[in-house]
Amino acid sequence: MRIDVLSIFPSYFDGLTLSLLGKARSAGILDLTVRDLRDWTSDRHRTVDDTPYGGGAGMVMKPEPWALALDELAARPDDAAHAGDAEQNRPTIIFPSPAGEVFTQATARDLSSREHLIFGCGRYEGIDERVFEYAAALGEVRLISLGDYVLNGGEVATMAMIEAIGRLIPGVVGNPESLVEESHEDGLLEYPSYTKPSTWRERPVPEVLLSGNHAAIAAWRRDQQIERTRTRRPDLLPGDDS
Ligand code: 6GU
Repeated sequence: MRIDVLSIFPSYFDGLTLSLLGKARSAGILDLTVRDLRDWTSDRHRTVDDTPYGGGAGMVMKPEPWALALDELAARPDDAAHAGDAEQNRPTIIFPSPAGEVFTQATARDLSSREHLIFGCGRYEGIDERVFEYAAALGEVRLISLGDYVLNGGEVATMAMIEAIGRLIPGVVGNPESLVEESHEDGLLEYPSYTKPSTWRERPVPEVLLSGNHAAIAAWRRDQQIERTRTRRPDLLPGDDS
């Protein structure tokens, strides 16, 4: 998978050289490039923002640098060679935004099967609305929010999304079985885990886990998943209208 990130703070993404995603990049499974949006400005101050039409607080990101950057990143290397599958080669262009659809595990799954993702990280009060219309001519545009709270810009949201998407790409997580027994994969929160010692500071591990009875262990874990979900996240259970 190819992922391009556009940001005025590229060093936010230095952490993506670490751990599993860092390995996936070295192994060539994930082709991730972070680009400075200011590289597509041409004035001496490398300006990316301006005052809002209609007035109001803060600044708005100018459309020109975004258009030039998206043109370059969405361009296909050899259009003639891909004449038959033009649609398939169009990137998915994601703008992190608290005004977007909410990101879930299902969104991560969907996006993990795409060939090319472009993340456009906005700052200030947002990006000139015409950029989204322009981008729609280059690929599928998605405005995506992490949840109902406000961050200072799209960078941290993009990192969270890249981690959630990246770990679903085949070969990124060494043991694929570790992907299935996790919170949100089966619609329930995950069961509690324990390791040695069997008693620690007067606290014993639940006895069933030491029993060797695999059916009993599986049933106990399922019960724990349901009980935890009922108390912590009732909204995930069927019949909850909240
Ligand atoms: Cl994707 N961006 C910003 N700026 N704030 C957010 C968000 C995204 N998701 C939740 N809050």
